[in-house]
Amino acid sequence: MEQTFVMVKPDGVQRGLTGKIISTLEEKGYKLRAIKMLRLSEKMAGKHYAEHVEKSFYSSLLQYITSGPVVAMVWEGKNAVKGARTIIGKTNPLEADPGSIRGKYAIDLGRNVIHGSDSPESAQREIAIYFNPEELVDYSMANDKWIYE
Ligand code: D4T
Repeated sequence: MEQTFVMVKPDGVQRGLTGKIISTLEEKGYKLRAIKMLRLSEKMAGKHYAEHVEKSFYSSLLQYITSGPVVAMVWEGKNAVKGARTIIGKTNPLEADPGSIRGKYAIDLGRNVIHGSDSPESAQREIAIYFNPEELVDYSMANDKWIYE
């Protein structure tokens, strides 16, 4: 089973989309392993977006992502990284499928509501920024046999 890091960004929290996002991932069949609400410090945001430090949008990205609380989560399932990215939709909401979260709820690139890891390696790196290993709750889901063959 694969883990992915998903985060409802400040605009998603302020717009009351947290519940819908959690429901969407739950209904798909993924298992929630960890969840917390927090407000990112500049330092944490810098760690998360280290790959973008040289980009022109970096300072506005940091300002946005630290502007209010976020909801950080670890979701687990078969091919969860790719599956969650498909549900989330393309980074630019203009290009996101209409049924995806960004396709339904976002318009601007800099207000795209949600983050999802882009590879299993990124997922592990991001999970380690937000959670201690003991914060990932280990349990079995009663309906797993109805989700996986
Ligand atoms: P995140 O990481 O926020 O889920 O976005 P993605 O994984 O889908 O996309 P990304 O890393 O390429 O971009 C990170 C973040 O920066 C914003 N952004 C991006 C922006 O404001 N202007 C831009 O030109 C780009 C490429 C949006 C997401």
